[in-house]
Amino acid sequence: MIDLRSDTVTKPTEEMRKAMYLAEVGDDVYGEDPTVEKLEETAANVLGKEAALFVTSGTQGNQIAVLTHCRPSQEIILEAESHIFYYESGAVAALAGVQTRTIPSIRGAMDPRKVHEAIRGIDIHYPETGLICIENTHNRAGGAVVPVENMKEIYQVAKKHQVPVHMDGARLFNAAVAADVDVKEFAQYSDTVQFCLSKGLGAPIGSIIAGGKDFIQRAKVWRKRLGGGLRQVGVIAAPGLIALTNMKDRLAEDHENARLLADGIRNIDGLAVVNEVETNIVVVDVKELGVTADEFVVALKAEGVLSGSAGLSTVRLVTNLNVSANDIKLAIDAISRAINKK
Ligand code: TLP
Repeated sequence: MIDLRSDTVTKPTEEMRKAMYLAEVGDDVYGEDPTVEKLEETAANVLGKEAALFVTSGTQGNQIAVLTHCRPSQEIILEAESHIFYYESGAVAALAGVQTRTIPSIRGAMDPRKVHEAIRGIDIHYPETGLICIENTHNRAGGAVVPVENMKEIYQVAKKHQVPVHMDGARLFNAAVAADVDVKEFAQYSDTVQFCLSKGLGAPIGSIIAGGKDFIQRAKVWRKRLGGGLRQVGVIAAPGLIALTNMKDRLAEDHENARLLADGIRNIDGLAVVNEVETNIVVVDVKELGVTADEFVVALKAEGVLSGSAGLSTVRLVTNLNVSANDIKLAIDAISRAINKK
């Protein structure tokens, strides 16, 4: 099977497995795990932030950020198809007790003026604006890179109104590689950042949240409340450290493979690539074939390729560490076969 459902499906490398075996560990709830400490310090440095915290998943990282920034009854401003809004099981309402104010975007980039308009003034009728969230790269916008300049403009608006900014940078390193800039360039325009070690970077588990020292201290309390205070967690932090230090440059390979895949798909009648492929995600419209996305996913599976539906007639394919350029060629052939059998 060629698994293009997500970049979350990757298996740890040999080096990661060895590092897990050899990891120095301690009780991290007591702050005694040296491997976690090293990972958190490294992550803070890489992002240009004061401190960082290792959390179990991207969702947990985003939720801890919202919980730490906000009070119940506040409103958070976020992109209309953002992961926090779309894919986190309504957690911001269930856990933080905040309401959402969504803003449409062009390829994941919200118009700073629209963000400005959405910030609440002081009025007894209104909720308070507690947070602005930006997602980079933007998943449902097909892995689009939100430009540094757009982040800067939104950050300036936010600071003018003393509203904090959080970046869901689950795939921030993909953005940095595609834009050919340091991750710090993006991170400087958000007060807090969440990024995933377990997507294109290939670690089996874990995410990081980074920000100011005081914020991270308070975030640690929320992590504990949510049952995310873990013990000898260095066995998980060790592959995370390899992901963070050795795997960033390889993301260019995923991006190249995504372009190859998109080129192959464009040559197949009845399929349309709907996103501008900037990173590792390809979104394909199957409407013209007269099938639903779910039906197409099933047909593709029968030919040995796993994909995921992203809408009624759109299918998402994500290149990743476990998929080579040759696999992409095989996947394109498999897609053609699936269509010819229709
Ligand atoms: N995204 C997953 C699914 O949840 C949709 C995927 O396969 O793409 N932020 C963004 C932008 C994400 O894409 C994801 C995962 C997360 C946060 C959550 O990360 P995890 O899965 O570690 O909770």
